[in-house]
Amino acid sequence: MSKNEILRKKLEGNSIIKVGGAFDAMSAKLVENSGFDAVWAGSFAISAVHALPDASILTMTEFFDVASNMSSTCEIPIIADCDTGYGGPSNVHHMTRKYENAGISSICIEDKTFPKQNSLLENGKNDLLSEKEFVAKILAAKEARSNKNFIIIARVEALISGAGMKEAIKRANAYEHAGADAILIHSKQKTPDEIFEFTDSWKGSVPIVVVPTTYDSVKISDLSSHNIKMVIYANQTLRVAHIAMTRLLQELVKADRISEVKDKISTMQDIFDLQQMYGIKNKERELEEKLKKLGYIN
Ligand code: SPV
Ligand code: MG
Repeated sequence: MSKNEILRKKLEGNSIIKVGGAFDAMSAKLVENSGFDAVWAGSFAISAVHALPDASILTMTEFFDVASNMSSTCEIPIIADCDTGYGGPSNVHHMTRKYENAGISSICIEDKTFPKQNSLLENGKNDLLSEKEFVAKILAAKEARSNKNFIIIARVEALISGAGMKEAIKRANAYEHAGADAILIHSKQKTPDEIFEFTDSWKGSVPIVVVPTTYDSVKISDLSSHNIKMVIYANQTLRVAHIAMTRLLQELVKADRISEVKDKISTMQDIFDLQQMYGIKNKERELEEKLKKLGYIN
């Protein structure tokens, strides 16, 4: 089964889909090795590892390169956070082709205006694009994909922007009607109340996706019982990398010798395993055998 088919099957299945956020190929591989169903190539984390704001600063090509590297290394599906689609419907069309051709399984586009800012930033700019203009982007993405199992997620930012529940429901209906495969409803509240109000009132039939970064005490069982199909752990890998490196470096700069921090870092062996260093060694041995057979080596 292809990665796209795997994701489509999971979306149609009964269990909640757990998606781990990543910011490069290594973190994506660790997400995979830990048993997550899919990887979220998030704009916040990818911008952060470039030490840049999550504010449409990096270009589509820069985000694409990261997601594409993840796709090359991972067996599980990659879901790419594509912000506002990097322009209008024609940009979305081009972007969809490029992402699908790279083996990425899904794109997520949000209904804010370009340039966008991170949804969880206090006093951030969260202007909504008109419903019509965003529907045009969904239609462009659908037109561009060649396989119906390439999943188009439409992200509703009405609750983030303060436009309210009625607007969120109206837009979710419009985006489903336009052909979105799933609806991501986002919230910056500390409790899941408004998300549950949405899931309890919305009568649509495509799967619902959430990102409970701010309402982080919500239980998986509660998400499931409110008909939520996919949960994205968007930035925990980035935040642990940040704190672990900060603490280690603060200790290392004062240390007399590296061995003082030895127990706090992965072994070289751990990293060799991750990068499949022994795969190269095996390939070299195989090559040597072939060269021997051809008489180049005694
Ligand atoms: C991301 O991880 O980049 C997201 C989710 O888009 S949020 O940071 O909550 O906007
Ligand atoms: Mg983002």
